Amino acid sequence: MIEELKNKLNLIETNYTSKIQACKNVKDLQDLQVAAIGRKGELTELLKSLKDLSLEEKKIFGPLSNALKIKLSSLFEAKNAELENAAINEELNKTDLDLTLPAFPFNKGGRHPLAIAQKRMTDILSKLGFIWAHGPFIEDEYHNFDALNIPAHHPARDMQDTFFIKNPHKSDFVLRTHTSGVQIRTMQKQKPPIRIMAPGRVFRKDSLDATHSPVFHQIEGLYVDKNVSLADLKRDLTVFMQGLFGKKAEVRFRPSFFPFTEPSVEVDVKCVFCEGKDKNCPVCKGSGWKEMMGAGIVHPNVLRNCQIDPEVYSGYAFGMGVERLAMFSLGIKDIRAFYENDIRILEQF
Ligand code: 2NL
Repeated sequence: MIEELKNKLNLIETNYTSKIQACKNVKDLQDLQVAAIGRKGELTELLKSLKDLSLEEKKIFGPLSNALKIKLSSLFEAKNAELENAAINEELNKTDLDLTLPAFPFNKGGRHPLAIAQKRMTDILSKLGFIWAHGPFIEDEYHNFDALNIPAHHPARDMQDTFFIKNPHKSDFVLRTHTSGVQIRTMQKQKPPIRIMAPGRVFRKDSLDATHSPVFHQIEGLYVDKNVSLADLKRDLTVFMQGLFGKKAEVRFRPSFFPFTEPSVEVDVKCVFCEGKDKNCPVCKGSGWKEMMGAGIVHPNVLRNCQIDPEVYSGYAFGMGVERLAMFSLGIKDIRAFYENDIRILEQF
């Protein structure tokens, strides 16, 4: 009896081992597995005759048939993995799919060109020792105008130029027309030496066109200490412009007027597009120069308004438009490109 069973085990082993080896697809392999070790499979049926054996015989036949079941199971498993791999490879070989190609690009997002321009400017200023100062967007008339020596009848204070916010109890508020109020507040709080920059959003009652926007951005700077002179202003602003436009950038200072500085200057940079050589240059209109900022020595009245003695201290200040400089250095011709958020424009920078 036991010899007969052993023979049957051997037969099952050789038969299924070779059949598994010869198997060509997963479906056939599954059928084969059911036929061998499934609930009604050949080996399973054989194991059922175990109950008719003597204890001695069970001790021999039991481990033998279990060992075969484990062996066949692992053969089926290995063959199944092999066939599945082969099927995947065949599928891949049928297509032109190149898995070594880079992945599809996706929108990562990025900085706005104005933010890029502002950061370039503030990075240079902070290397020159200017600390970033903050202040309110909604200002009172004192900090936006009076403290800056801008008289009551000045055109900037006209309803036409400034957004006023009615305040029934006190004097009106304004949307700040420049960031100078930030510097006034700093000078009122802090004794010199003061070296600050005030970047940020400002508001003027202009209609939107190619070069004007009612909301734009400005960076102002202020340096107050003993013996600050026009020479300090010229050195620092030349270094700033060369940081922005390159070491070879030529800088020119022209006399000008602001109520809050005396003397006042305009700072021009040699046109980076035509280098002053093109009479028909659309950027500098053939003048060879581009106006970049206004600056000057802080008016003694402004220092006095902040309880700083103009006999002891002096300072320089400057202001520039972020949009203006960004348009010039990025070659953007219409200020509206910054605000319309057209992704095709924004992703170029
Ligand atoms: C321009 C000119 C300027 C200032 C801004 C300033 C601030 C204080 C005192 C004195 Cl607290 N001056 N700021 C000075 C000169 C020019 O801006 O064209 N901006 C776009």
